[in-house]
Amino acid sequence: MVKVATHSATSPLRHSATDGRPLVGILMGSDSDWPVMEQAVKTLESFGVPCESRVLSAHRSPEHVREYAASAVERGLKVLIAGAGGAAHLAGVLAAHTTLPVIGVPIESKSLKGLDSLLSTVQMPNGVPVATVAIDGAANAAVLAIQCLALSDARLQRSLVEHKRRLTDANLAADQHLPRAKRA
Ligand code: RP5
Repeated sequence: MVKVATHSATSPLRHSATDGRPLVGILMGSDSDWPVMEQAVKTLESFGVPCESRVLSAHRSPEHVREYAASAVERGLKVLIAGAGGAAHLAGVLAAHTTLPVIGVPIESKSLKGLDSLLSTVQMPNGVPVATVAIDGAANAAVLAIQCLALSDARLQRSLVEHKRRLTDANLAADQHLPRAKRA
């Protein structure tokens, strides 16, 4: 059985964002992915959604990945987010072992700037989808996870409406601050 901490622990990579039971599982292939994947944790925290984070690799710890995915439903998780770079198979392997929605975050790689990560995350075979966000798009992965949860959570639905309103307000404020010469 894979052990998962459900409360704040000493390592920032193995923790729960709140005291509640985690609803979203965040996995990453390496601790080098943390600076990107941390954005997912922060976004979930800002919506008050409990999550947990793990470093598990489709290539380096494949049995642990399988076990994590296979036990995710019974542990109460509702959505999985997986970030990996290069030959990025983590999200796909998770999707192979669970019926939960899996959101893939392609991590920017050194040699191919994340194009390798993007293609190996998004190009799943029929019947086993991975909802893939932009390269390094961990914050959007969290928003998408929240949108899934909001289908049966009125509080989260209201928070998403507010989130959209803030985006509009920020955009309109930026429009107002554009130097006159550059405005239509
Ligand atoms: C992938 O290889 C990881 O997800 C990471 O993005 C990349 C490099 O890993 P490290 O060599 O930094 O551990 O599996």
